[in-house]
Amino acid sequence: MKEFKLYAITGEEFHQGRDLIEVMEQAILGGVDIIQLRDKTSSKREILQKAKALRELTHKYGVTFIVNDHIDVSLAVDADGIHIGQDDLPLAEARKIVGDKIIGISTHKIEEAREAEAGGADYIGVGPIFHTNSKVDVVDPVTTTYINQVSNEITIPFVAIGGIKLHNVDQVLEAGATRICMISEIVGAEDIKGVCKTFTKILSEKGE
Ligand code: TZP
Ligand code: MG
Repeated sequence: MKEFKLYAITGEEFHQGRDLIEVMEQAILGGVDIIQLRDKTSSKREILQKAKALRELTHKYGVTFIVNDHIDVSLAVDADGIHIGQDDLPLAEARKIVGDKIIGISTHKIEEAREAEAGGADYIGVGPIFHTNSKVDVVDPVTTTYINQVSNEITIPFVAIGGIKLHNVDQVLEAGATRICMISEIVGAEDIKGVCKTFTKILSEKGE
């Protein structure tokens, strides 16, 4: 998959009434290079409409577009891939359906990371690193120790997620992450583009 560093996930409860496409466009203009449509409440039809609009937006900017949970929607709009969790369709079955599109998997412990890598996942999510209110039924924070483990052992790309903010991102990067993913700190920001620019700068300095 195309290299990425700053990953933003939609979370309309944080958008403060702002338009979904406008919010994600600001994030892209600030340097986000991959976005995910994550919507746990809308109907399949509504999710399809949002996915179509985000596909158009991401094409315009050459940004990777991932759909959470809904493999059918991802294929219907020709997204770049899907993101699945530990309780979704298993990787092997998902792979049969999506072919060589990107498959990302959420992991919470090293055994899950190893399994995802061995099974041919394109990237893994590593988290929640810190406490987060953005996901219901989320497991306890895995802490930056899990980032250490993954960065020492796993060779496929991994992205740290969960409770990451401007004030704690240094801990995440110091533990070995080079890619970060956020919902609320990005889409809930007053100045979305500005916040993303700051993260982009921090990530590029870390990469030097
Ligand atoms: N998966 C693990 S934590 C999380 C997801 C989707 C929520 C991340 O949201 P935030 O607002 O960046 O903590
Ligand atoms: Mg899921």
